[in-house]
Amino acid sequence: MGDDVRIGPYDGPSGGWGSAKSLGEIMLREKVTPGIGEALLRQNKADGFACVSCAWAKPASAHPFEFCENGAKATAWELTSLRTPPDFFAKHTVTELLGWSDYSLEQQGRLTHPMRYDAASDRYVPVAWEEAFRIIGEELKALDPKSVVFYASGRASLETSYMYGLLARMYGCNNLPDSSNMCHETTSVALKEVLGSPVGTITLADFDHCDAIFSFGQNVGSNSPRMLHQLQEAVRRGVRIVTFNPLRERGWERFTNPQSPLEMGTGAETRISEQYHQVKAGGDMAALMGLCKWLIEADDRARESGGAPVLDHGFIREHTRSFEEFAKAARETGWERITEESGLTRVALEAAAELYSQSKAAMFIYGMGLTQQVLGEQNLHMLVNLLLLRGNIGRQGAGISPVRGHSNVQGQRTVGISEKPALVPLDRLAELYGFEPPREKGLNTVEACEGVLKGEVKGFIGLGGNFVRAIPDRDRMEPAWRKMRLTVQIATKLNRSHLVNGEVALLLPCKGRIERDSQATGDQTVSMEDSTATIHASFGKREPASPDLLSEPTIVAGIAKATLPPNPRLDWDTWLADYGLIRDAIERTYPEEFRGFNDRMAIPGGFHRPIPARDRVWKTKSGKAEFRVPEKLTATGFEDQPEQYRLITLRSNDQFNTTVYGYHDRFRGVKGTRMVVFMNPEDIVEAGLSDGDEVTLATVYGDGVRREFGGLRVTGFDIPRGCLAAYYPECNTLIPVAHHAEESKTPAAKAVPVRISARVPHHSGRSVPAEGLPPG
Ligand SMILES: Nc1nc2c(c(=O)[nH]1)N[C@H]1C(S)=C(S)[C@@H](COP(=O)(O)OP(=O)(O)OC[C@H]3O[C@@H](n4cnc5c(=O)[nH]c(N)nc54)[C@H](O)[C@@H]3O)O[C@H]1N2
Ligand SMILES: Nc1nc2c(c(=O)[nH]1)N[C@H]1C(S)=C(S)[C@@H](COP(=O)(O)OP(=O)(O)OC[C@H]3O[C@@H](n4cnc5c(=O)[nH]c(N)nc54)[C@H](O)[C@@H]3O)O[C@H]1N2
Ligand SMILES: [Mo]
Repeated sequence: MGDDVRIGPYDGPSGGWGSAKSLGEIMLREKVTPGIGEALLRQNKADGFACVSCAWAKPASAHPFEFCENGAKATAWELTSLRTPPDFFAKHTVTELLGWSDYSLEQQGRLTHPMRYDAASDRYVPVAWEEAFRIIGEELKALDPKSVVFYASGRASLETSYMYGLLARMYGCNNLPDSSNMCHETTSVALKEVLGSPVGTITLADFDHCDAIFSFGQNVGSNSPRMLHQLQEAVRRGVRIVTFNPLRERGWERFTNPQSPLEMGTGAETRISEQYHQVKAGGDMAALMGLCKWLIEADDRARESGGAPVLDHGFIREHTRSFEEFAKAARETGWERITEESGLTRVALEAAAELYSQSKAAMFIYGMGLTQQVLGEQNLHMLVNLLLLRGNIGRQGAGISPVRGHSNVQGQRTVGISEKPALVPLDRLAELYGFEPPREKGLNTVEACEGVLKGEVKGFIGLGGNFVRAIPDRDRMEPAWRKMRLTVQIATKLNRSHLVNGEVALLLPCKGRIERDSQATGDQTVSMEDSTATIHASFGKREPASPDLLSEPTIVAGIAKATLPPNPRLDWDTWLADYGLIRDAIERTYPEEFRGFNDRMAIPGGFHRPIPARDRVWKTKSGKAEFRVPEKLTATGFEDQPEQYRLITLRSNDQFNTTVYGYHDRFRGVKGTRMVVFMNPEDIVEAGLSDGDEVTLATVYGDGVRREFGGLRVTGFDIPRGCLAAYYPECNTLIPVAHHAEESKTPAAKAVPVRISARVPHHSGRSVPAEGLPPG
């Protein structure tokens, strides 16, 4: 164990001085260029740029500092003065770089020049942009369009995304997975089924009108910290907050506003959740069934005794279907099963149900804890069931809020990045651009991985992201990946996906969103859609990291021009000269959603895209909101066995997905390492382990594939028995590609069946590599 590794309880709140200190550290490390203060002031302002970190909504009248610790880290990460120029690649072979950690790769700074992989020297060598586009065009023309995947990571603007979707379809495929396929795809599928709208129904204004907030499987302090401001204000108004999460996440416990001098000076904290329920991983459906059962039976009793109804019968009658069937299932589910499968006591669940029954307008907020499960869709159906019982959809202060990941991941879906043709107005595209769009379903992330394993996928274009590192089953995927013919990565910093190359590989560096994008008619604005379906402008002003960078729209157009035959109805260069014309095209394609796009995107706070469920218009098959009876009460999709655990893979407070900012997870009291596995102290004893031992985890899957990952330091933690937690992406090698949500195929990263296959006692002198990539 290195001297700099320290693990112990963290007593501070979320926000507060810990946040200020952590931010200071990264500013130093990134050697940020002067003027970052000015950049931070412009973050999430009407005339500024949209934060490149999470997708949480931006208020119309922003705080003077409308950013958070992690948003500021993301900005500093992009504005770093460090560079990864051609010289760097001349010094290091790709094989050597494969031994570097994720942190070290990105820590080299911004990419500066387009590069091509040269197999003879095993190095990236510079290539001119025109030559890069020519090579890609030739390769794509030689490949079967159905064998090429166009991935997008969720950050690129609406303008870029619209062009990217068109490029893939004009080329001839719907293979357009985006990071949402690993994230909130479960939301898109499940909410569409039961509410008819695939996205959340709340806006920021609802925080001012709700009186209860329930959160499930989301880590607000690390992953959407700006929401802490709304939560703090809500608590001050008397809003009651209840959290369901196996781990006690500090952000849902308490918060000190780092932007309030008074709070910082006095150390004042706001308690966030008044109830905190440490549900078992995968146990939410059982917990939710408990709440529903309590409400339905309380309502039964009220009806018998002539008391006030507990359910909103008017709403249920007018707006929903299958209530009776669901109510029957809830009445018949025994408390014993509910408490066993949720891991929570009946008293605790009744307290949550009672609080919910007293609320007039409740909001449900959720994240990856619910979506990344085998029965993830049913998790969400259960959430909706509970909301519908009291008419908590489609009125002020009430609704459902999936907290999206990347800053424009929801928007990318809105403008056509989707493998599902039904979600895209193909006829409209055919009419506008005079081509016959492919009609068959394209590959999502899991199917793309399967295609690569089978050798059927031969080309991959990545618009941002770190696909190879983000997907499951890394040890199987990487060797298969190398058999592809073409891999193209559009990126800002070097990551592992750029080192696992096809025969022909290109690395194309782009400008970031904070940077000035000058085109023929002047500096351009782009736009995004946040978690509340609000669309707003983003204007980059910083000098680009290198004169050789191109904007993302320019790169997409470059590939398109080199690949597609000329089209009299689509002149990519005209679009590049004025992004307003791309927005006009988006408006023509989606007239309802984007009416007056160019004018309205500049409104402070942006404009809300119409979401039918928000207005109680249900675009479901039945035309009503639907109650659904779940098949099971545990979402894991596997049977528990002795000595088998449910492994949760999650984020630290010092990372953005595969981007590792540092090795501290302040809120969980971990300093100097990511190689830990959190474990219940009683489980540690029962397994004959001690805190600090090193263990190897092995996946129990029965498909004949050996999946192991070692070097993890056992760390006693307040987590339910039978559950383990460790960091993503390190542990991705443990997740089988086939272990995914049933319908959406979102990898089930929040409950992986594992056992402990090897152990090294901590006094044996072996050390955990502080930066180590997983062995193998
Ligand atoms: N700073 C920062 N911000 C980010 C990101 C980042 O990496 N860093 N990532 C962005 C992206 S792409 C996304 S999708 C979001 C992700 O944000 P989150 O949704 O918060 O994702 P995670 O941190 O993976 O895990 C979520 C929580 O689920 C809990 N959990 C695990 N299993 C269960 C379960 O069965 N039931 C319940 N109720 N809870 C469970 C975990 O304890 C954890 O608190 O954040 C976005 N914002
Ligand atoms: N085990 C496990 N696996 C998971 C998850 C989990 O919770 N557990 N979470 C899943 C989720 S929710 C997600 S969203 C995925 C994330 O998967 P991805 O979105 O593919 O990964 P990121 O780590 O966000 O991508 C980081 C890279 O994006 C590039 N980049 C950054 N900014 C820009 C830009 O402005 N333009 C371009 N072109 N490139 C840019 C940089 O090169 C950087 O290295 O991972 C998924 N994988
Ligand atoms: Mo995500």
